[in-house]
Amino acid sequence: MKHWLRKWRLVSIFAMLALVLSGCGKPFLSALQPAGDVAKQQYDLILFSLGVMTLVIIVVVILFTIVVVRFRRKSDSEIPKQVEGSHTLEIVWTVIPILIILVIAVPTVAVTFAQGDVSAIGKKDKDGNPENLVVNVRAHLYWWEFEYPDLGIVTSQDLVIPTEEKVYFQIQSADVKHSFWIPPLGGKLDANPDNVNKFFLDVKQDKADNVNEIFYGKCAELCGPSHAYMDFKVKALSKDDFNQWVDDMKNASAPEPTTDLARKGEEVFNNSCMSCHAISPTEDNRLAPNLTNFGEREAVAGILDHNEDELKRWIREGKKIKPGNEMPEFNEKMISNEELDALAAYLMELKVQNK
Ligand code: HEC
Ligand SMILES: [Cu+2]
Repeated sequence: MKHWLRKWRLVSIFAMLALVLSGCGKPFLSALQPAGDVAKQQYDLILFSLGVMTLVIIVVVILFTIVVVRFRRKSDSEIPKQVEGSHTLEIVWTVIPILIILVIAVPTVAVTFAQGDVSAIGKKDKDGNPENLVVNVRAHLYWWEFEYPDLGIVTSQDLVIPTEEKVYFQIQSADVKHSFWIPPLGGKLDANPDNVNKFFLDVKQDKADNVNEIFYGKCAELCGPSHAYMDFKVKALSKDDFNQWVDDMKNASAPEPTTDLARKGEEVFNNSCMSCHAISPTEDNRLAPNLTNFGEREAVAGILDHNEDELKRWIREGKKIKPGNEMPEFNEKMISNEELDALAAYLMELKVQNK
């Protein structure tokens, strides 16, 4: 192959990579823009290790260059001085790497253990109330369920948490292995079917303001054909707003459709959808996302824009949108276009706040 052609290929690959990766640099999605103490500590560790490694590379390259220049063969007959079996040299190049590893290991191990400490789960204050917020995360093919065991509420797809405090997560899967990851808030943790994994995360208020209170979460373990669509949103609210949301959820009454269309939609829903979907915040129905506050979601099914058209598209051809997902598709024979309009109107009215 012509030389210039090969170079051109390399350049275009790097250009494409740069273009694709530039999409990752968003504050609501980037692990390189930490939004809490946990994420910041992890980020600092990355930078620190990178710094040490860069230093090593620089020193090695300098030594290498000196050796190449100074000791290159000057005549055919010359043999350089042989230093095989030098104790001093052997000790030097064994001790230096050990020191470097220690320098990296001490802070890494310290942070790892500190961040793995979940002994605060279950602690009560003197009034008998839990000291920390705990969220049980259940991963499903391809959606997320969030249960607040101490508050008695369940929601899905949009995780709601308060800022400026540690939030503890107990993570499990209902089917295959998934992984719970909110890049700006910290490292991921596996969701396994057989055991519960625990950790905590936190969000700074100013970082939440910076992204209009919404961070993006992902599944980070290849789990099936729609793995890449297994997204969720994280609403990080101030403590007051969070408490307000909890109150609204707890006091959510049965939905009362406000229009004739929505009333008709309720009927369709009760006939075709109720067997899987719960619409009360205390009902822990593990078959499908809880829709109590669906009207206030950021997305439909985690990935589509939150509007009636996308909602209808989801009901009609959800399997095209998320291949392999477990909700049946409803064609025109099952639900007429009129009924579909009614359903959409009804679902969009499902709200617990600012009704
Ligand atoms: C067999 C159980 C089942 C039935 C019946 C069912 N669904 Fe679903 N539904 C699911 C599952 C599972 C998901 C999650 C799919 C995913 O995201 O992977 C889902 C997701 C959804 C979502 C997105 C939820 C969110 O939080 O964004 C909506 C909206 C929805 N269903 C509406 C309906 C409507 C309307 C009906 C009735 C016409 C219906 N579903 C019937 C199982 C079901
Ligand atoms: Cu997954």
